[in-house]
Amino acid sequence: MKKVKSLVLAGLLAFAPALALNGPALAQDNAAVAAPAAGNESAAADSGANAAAPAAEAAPAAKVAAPTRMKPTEGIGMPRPGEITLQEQFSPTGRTGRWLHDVMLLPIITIISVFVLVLMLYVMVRFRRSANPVPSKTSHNTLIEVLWTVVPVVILLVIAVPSIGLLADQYKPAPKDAVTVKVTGYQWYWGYEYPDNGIPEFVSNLLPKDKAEANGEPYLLAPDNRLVLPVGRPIKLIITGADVIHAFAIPSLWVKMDAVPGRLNEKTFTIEKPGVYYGQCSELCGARHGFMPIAIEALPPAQFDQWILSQGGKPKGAADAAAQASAPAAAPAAKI
Ligand SMILES: [Cu+2]
Repeated sequence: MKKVKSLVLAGLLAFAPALALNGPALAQDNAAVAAPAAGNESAAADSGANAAAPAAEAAPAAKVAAPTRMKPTEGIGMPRPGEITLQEQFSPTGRTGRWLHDVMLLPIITIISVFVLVLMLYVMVRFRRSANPVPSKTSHNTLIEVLWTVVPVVILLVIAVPSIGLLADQYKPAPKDAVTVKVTGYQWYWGYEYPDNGIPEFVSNLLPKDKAEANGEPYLLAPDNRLVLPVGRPIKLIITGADVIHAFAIPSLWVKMDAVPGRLNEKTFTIEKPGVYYGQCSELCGARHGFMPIAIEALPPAQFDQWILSQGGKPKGAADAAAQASAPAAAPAAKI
């Protein structure tokens, strides 16, 4: 009997992906017809936050009005023209990562490259055949051999210490009170769901050029519906793909994680400052790969809870959060 049961179960599991795939396929069709307007009503409320549209009209069911759509700050959370460095970072891991790259790796790489280049040029000129017709027969020099072994070992050790710390930081599991969002990559848009807050999945599509310009947002980086997250609270993204492999990437928050069908990848981070942080799909995923942008709108915790309520959701552990919120958000919030 047990065997029969497990056989039936196995059969159901085998068909589950096929059944599940129908959902996204339908959603994709809808999206193709009316891209920016697609998604559920609660999502529309968010997109309706475009300065002109009154929030109340967009979401008649919601009792709480959604916070006004935040204006991005030029050069923050987005690339700057002519920029060749990493973007300015707004998460603790991001700042460590950028420090490791800018202060340690880049200078060390530059010094070594220049040193080797100068050494080679010197040898080529100084010991060329005409200047040095009788070459030296020296084959060993203990001091130099010890030095060129020990010095690289020391350099590697110096790099290894912060590097391993950063690696561990990037994959640290999320604490229990983390704000959890399930992120799904579709061909070619993103879906966001807040399982702990009871907010069902809404989709996020490319904002058309005229709307982006009207809003003062960077075209191709701005979506209609943003992923709204709180400042100062740990965030856990559960990232997956519905059709092909995508990658969820926000350079200014040090976030990049593959969205693989059939797999749940996890990314934990904390945002330090309210703002709009842009990113893109970073895994070649098909024809419209370049047209599935990401924007995170980081709100102070109280406003985030207000947004959750406006979407018909429930803030999780609101009391704890308020206590936590006052400390980290107070200083940086003032700037925006
Ligand atoms: Cu993609």
